[in-house]
Amino acid sequence: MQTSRRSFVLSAAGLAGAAALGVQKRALAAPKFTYKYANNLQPTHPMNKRAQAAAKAIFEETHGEFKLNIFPNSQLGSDTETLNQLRSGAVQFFTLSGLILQTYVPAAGISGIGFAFPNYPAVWKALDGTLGAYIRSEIEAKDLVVMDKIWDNGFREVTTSTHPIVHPDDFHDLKIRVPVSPLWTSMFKDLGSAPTSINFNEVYSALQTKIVDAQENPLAIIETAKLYEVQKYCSMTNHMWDGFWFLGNKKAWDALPKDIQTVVTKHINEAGVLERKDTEALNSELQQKLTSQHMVFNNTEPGPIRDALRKAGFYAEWKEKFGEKGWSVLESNVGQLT
Ligand code: X2X
Repeated sequence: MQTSRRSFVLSAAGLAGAAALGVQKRALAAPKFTYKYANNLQPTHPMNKRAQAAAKAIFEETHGEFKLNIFPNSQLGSDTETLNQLRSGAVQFFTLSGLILQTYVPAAGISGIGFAFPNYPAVWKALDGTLGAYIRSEIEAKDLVVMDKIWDNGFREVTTSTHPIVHPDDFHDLKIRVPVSPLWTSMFKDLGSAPTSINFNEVYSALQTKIVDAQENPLAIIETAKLYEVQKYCSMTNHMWDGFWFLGNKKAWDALPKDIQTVVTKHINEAGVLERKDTEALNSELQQKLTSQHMVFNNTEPGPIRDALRKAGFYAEWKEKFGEKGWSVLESNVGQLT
């Protein structure tokens, strides 16, 4: 019986058997495609664990023809720099918050509107439904490739080194770091804070050296990036949900044969769905661990903060900026916001 190279290299048992029989092992040919995937999170975050597993599955299913090399922790540069590298093709894949992507694709920020989603089911219904489809079409119109399934970052909580956030007034004059995104800056200005745009790879040191006193992120990041070492209070504001679009460079994508594209798409989307489960679980269970790491937690009523945003004109302003089309897709998913 003839054994094709493919089934030969794939079967571990076959390899062992062949070695035992003294059959010469043939090395896998070098991959035809070696692509870079960059992200801003620690290797311990579910995003990187699931991406690692996907990369392995893709390598195996393409019989070694496609290799995805992962560069976590902003190794290739800040988010702003990596977005440029993705656009130029120096990096082929990148996961980026829709709100930071907003600097290039304005509509992509719309999922980050404050208090738009009450819970995770509402998030996935919208992002796997009409809202996600709308945002992806806007991303594709800018000549980027985007996978169907957005990956979870989570509901964001505010940490500070100074005081807990209980009432909207506690935001006043707060020196808070926000990601590089017009929507984020606008939201915290409207709450009366003094936001500074800083890429994630500089957040730990910005907090440590007191350039800022506060930041906001989901618990999975506060834990994996060890922000608890440089922050004291964690207020459970859940003020917005955030997710990562899995983006690709179009030219690099179009260079892949269809069958490889299919394998990559399948495993990345499957990994994204698993990453959602892991991250949601972590975000809901980490409070205890972070407490043992000396963070002081409090719950924050969302209503008054949302009212403060409304009064400051936040929703009206962004309704106009995102435009009738985007806003109506958002509201058809989550109800009236203004
Ligand atoms: O920069 C952040 O705070 C992070 C890691 O949550 C994002 O990528 C938006």
